[in-house]
This record gives sequence, C-alpha cells and structure tokens, in this order.
Amino acid sequence: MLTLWGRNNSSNVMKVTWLLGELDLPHTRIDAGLAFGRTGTPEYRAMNPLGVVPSLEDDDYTLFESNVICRYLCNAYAPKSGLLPQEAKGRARVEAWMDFQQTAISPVMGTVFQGLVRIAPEKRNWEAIHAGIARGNQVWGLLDARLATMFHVALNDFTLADIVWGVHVHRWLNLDIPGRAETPNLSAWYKRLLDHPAYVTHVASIPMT
Ligand SMILES: N[C@@H](CCC(=O)N[C@@H](CS)C(=O)NCC(=O)O)C(=O)O
Repeated sequence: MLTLWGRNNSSNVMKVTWLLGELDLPHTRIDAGLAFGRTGTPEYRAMNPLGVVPSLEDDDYTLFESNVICRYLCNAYAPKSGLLPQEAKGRARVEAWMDFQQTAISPVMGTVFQGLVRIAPEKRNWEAIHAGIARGNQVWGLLDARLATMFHVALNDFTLADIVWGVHVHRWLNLDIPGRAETPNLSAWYKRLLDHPAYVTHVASIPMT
C-alpha cells in the first residue's frame, strides 16, 4: 500500500503525483507541509530528516527526496515503462538530467516562485528575484537549446527527466516574470506535456499558490 505525504501544490510533490497518475498506481495522499503542518512530528522526521515534502511509505518502507521516490516507483512498480530505462547509458542520461534539475533549476525556481507568489509585494526582495530570473534565463536557455533537436529532455522518449523538469516549466512559462527570455523550443515541449492528462490534472490545473 503506497502512501504519499505532501500538499498537492508543492513542485516536489507534483513530481510524484504526476508519476503516480502516469503509472495509474493506487495510493493514498496525505496533505502535509506549510499550512497543513504534520512535518514536525518525530514520526514524520523519522521518514524525512529535514521535515520537507514529499515522503513515501510503501507498507513499512519509507523514502524521502522526490527524485529518488520517482526512481523507486519506476524500479519497483514499472521497470518496463521506459520512464527510467534499464539499459545503462540511457538510464544515466535520464539520471544526469534529473540531478541537473535538482541542482540547477530547483534553487532558481524556489527564489522566483516564492518571491513572486508567496511573499507579499511590499516584502519582496527584488534583487534576489531579478538574480533568480537572470539565472533562470540561463538554465532554461540551456534546456531550450537542447530541445531544438530533442523531442524530450533526456532522450527522445518521455522519461522521468521530463517529469522533474515539467513541474517547473508550467510555473516558469505561466507566471508574470519580468525579463523572462523567449524560449520557443521550451514552449513547444511544454505543449507536448499538456497532451498528458496526468500532467494537466496534477500540475497544470493546480492553482499557483
Ligand atoms: N530535495 C527535496 C526538497 C523538498 C522540499 O524542499 N520540499 C518543499 C516543498 S517543494 C517543502 O517541504 N517545503 C516546506 C513545506 O512544504 O512545509 C526533495 O526533492 O524532495
């Protein structure tokens, strides 16, 4: 029995809700994080040392880190789905783009999204937001260049790399971001993601709050 802990408007939780939807895996989701709380208890901290979301329970086995949870679900429940190739080179390519998402775009999107959405206008640190947008233009620009010749992020097929970047591209392209650069290939890929019903349900239709 799979239980996912985390509010559905967290980008890191969305990776997992979207994947669960793609794989049509039965599960329960428990709201946790921000206003829902629940992440400070010793029981939660035993699953997730920093008290962030998401966390996954698979019967008595627990896991934290969104990208690792996605890989676990593919390995355990859908090894032949192609979302995480079994062949070494394809798999490493997907994992590299997943790690790149965590290290390069997560911090940027944290600054830009929190700054523009969760912080009141009078309290915004515009210097940090503009620096985040400048870095975002660089990193999203790299992905835009890649998508000029690739149908998807890591491989030409849809993989976990599309899921972990895809939760962020919806925000990047739809927020009112001053100075956002034009990225036609990124926009075309975003439109392809919108063909996935699970993306629309678990990412694109969740209010940006
Ligand atoms: N590297 C972690 C980061 C998790 C993280 O920072 N989650 C955010 C939401 S996107 C969080 O828990 N924020 C505090 C909260 O919601 O209470 C992962 O990928 O799972």
